[in-house]
Amino acid sequence: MSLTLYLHPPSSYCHKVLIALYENDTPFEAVSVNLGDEAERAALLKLWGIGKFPVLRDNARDEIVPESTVIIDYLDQHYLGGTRFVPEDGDSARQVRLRDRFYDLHIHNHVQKVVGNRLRPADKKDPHGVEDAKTRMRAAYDIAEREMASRRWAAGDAFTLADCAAAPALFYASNVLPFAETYPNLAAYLERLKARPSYARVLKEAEPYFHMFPKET
Ligand SMILES: N[C@@H](CCC(=O)N[C@@H](CS)C(=O)NCC(=O)O)C(=O)O
Repeated sequence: MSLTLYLHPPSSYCHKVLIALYENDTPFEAVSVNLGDEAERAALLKLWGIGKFPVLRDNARDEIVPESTVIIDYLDQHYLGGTRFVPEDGDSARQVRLRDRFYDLHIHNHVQKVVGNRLRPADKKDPHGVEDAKTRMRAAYDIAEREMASRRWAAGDAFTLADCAAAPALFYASNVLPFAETYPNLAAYLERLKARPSYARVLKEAEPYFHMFPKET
């Protein structure tokens, strides 16, 4: 097997890459990394000094590829399948990349902030940071709500990298800052994402791990 994906089963950024792999039935081996295990953490750090997953190893091309967006770009370049994640046309590609950045930076990373706060010890909580993250998420929801009034997928008619980014971002965002009642277009988009076979498979496989998701205390 040429491709190995180092991941953690409930990890949302790993879900983003799994969607892309499942979209095109790209063969790969999944290796689950337990960061609580010293040896496994050290092995991940050796692959990618930042120590975050997902990380893709391609034995055939002797490449190590970190960062979910870059991994999906790499798959498009070297393991092209029926779903193309970044269009060839430069202007369309820019639109896709903008939405990928939008969902990662302006929704997904704020979700991580809110969830990370739940894991902090009681005397180390950051309510100001959480409030700021939620305010920024609302601003992003406003933009996405307007866009999704007239779009099937994040960047238009085709399912792309931007949708791989949007799916886990919105799925977990809907838990920490629910939007079903107030952002109907965004909520309908999340339902379309959940019905997409690649993401439905990711969610089904992640189900046994959902109890690990930290609850609000
Ligand atoms: N920008 C990175 C973000 C990756 C990321 O935040 N991964 C999380 C899991 S969803 C992680 O590795 N967390 C473990 C840690 O921070 O120690 C990407 O797009 O791949």
